[in-house]
Amino acid sequence: MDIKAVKTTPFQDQILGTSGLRKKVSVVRQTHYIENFVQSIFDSLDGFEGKTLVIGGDGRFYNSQAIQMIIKIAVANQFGRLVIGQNGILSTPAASHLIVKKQAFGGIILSASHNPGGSDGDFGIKYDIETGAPAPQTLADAISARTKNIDRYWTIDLPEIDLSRIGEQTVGSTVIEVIDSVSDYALYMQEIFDFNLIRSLFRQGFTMTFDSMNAVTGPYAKYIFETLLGAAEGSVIRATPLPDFGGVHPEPNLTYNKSLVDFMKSDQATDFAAASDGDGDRYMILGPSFFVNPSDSLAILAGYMDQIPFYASSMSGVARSMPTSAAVDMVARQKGFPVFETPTGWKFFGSLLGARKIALCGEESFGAGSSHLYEKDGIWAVLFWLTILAKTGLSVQRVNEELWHAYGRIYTSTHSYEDLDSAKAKLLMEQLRSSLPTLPQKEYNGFKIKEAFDFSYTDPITGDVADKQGICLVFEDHSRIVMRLSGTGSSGATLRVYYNRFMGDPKDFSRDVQEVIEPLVTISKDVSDLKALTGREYPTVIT
Ligand code: VG1
Ligand code: CO
Repeated sequence: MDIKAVKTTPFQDQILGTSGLRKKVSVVRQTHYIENFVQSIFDSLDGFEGKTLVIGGDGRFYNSQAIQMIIKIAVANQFGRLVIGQNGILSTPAASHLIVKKQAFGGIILSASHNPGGSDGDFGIKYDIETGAPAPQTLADAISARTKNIDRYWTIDLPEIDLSRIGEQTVGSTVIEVIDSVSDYALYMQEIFDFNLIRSLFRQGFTMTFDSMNAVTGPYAKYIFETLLGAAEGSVIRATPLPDFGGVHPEPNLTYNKSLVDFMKSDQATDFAAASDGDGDRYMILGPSFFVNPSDSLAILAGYMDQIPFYASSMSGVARSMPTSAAVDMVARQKGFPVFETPTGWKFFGSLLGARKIALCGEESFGAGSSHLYEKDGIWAVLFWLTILAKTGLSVQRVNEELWHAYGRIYTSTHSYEDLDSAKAKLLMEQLRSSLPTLPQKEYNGFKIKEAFDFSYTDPITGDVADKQGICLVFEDHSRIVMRLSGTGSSGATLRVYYNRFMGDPKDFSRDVQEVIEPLVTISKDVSDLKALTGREYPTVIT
């Protein structure tokens, strides 16, 4: 086997964002693009020779071609074993679990997650470290830096590896192992949750809909919910992963999965519905005519965590990303758990999980996870919800209302302004940042600003500092506005504006979310000069 050094020139745009590299397919298809990036990952790591690398993706367009390239580079870089999901398929949580189970050095996950797929869509590459956590910021920075001066990558000539057949073959000194994508993950879920309990729920006639949105969770959900748990056949819909997700934007939220929301408002509605995203790490929970906000969902999971024996001895603290509402803080305070507030993105939870400071974490963007694996995990969250419903016998709505009655309700919504001109979006943030000292004590329509700051985070374990993570305006009545630019897009800029407003009186628990936050929306537009600077009056996505 001849290892070749191929001369290359750097691409200047291979910068890792909130969750790895995300680019248009047309960009990724440029000659040497994938190879440069993957070699830059390996060049930023030490001591992987002879070790195991997990590889898989969400099945989107270009998944198979990219995997064949990565196999060659990984073999040439002398990995000892490559563990690859059958047909190149692995959900993000399944890949994270395999990294730990196979004691791998790390893993490469091919996904642009919730971004659209297909030949005109997005492609993405993420690297997870040996704990199964996303590359921490320091490593992500090192990889980005390496892409800027890379001048060669290592590869070999190799015929295409057949990824449809489970089994092992040896190439040079590397074993290539193709494994079933679902079984290890499904076994692990059975260690965490009481499947008999959930089965009894379905035996009593409980109905559910799980919408895989033509993305990676299809085979996982069919096997776990229908085969193992006894949900009626057909409960899992859009269950075949398609390279373009059937034209669907695979982001489970009120805008991009309106069809499921509408179905749950109809008289066909099932007792429970859930959906997941492109790579299977997000989840949305619905009941008949009822939506569970992800910030509330995290608080609910925190409340029931001690009822799951798997966590009995490990329930330490909880963490949430800063834009996530403080609903979980209220539960944690009552239970005596510390709360950590991190910047957006799962990479900030890894060190806390590793140091056992937290056992549960989540984000307002439909992500939750726990110490069971260090990525967010959509199917895990759905199994957790099914466990709660089976244990309590309550409806989805009732479970959520109990949270409000115990602690009050934090009305929460995120408005995203997608496809903005990047320069204008940056200007908006810069102007807002420079106006921060003038904002405290200012009053808008009866809402008085108490604090105005740019969120900065010092990792309590590593000491790493991440600054400029989002501008926060906190009001005297505890309402909050957060504004930041997205780091997962592949073109233009997306401005995210997060709103929280607390209501303590039960007569205010069933109001319309958008109506409740409306005064804050007006304030956010005023303070940022949003309309003049972006030309937009309304967001493109409301969740
Ligand atoms: C978004 C979400 C963030 C999430 C990230 C990755 O990032 O806001 O909470 O961690 O996507 O999720 P941004 O920078 O666009 O706001 V996934 O499911 O796309 O890996
Ligand atoms: Co995702």
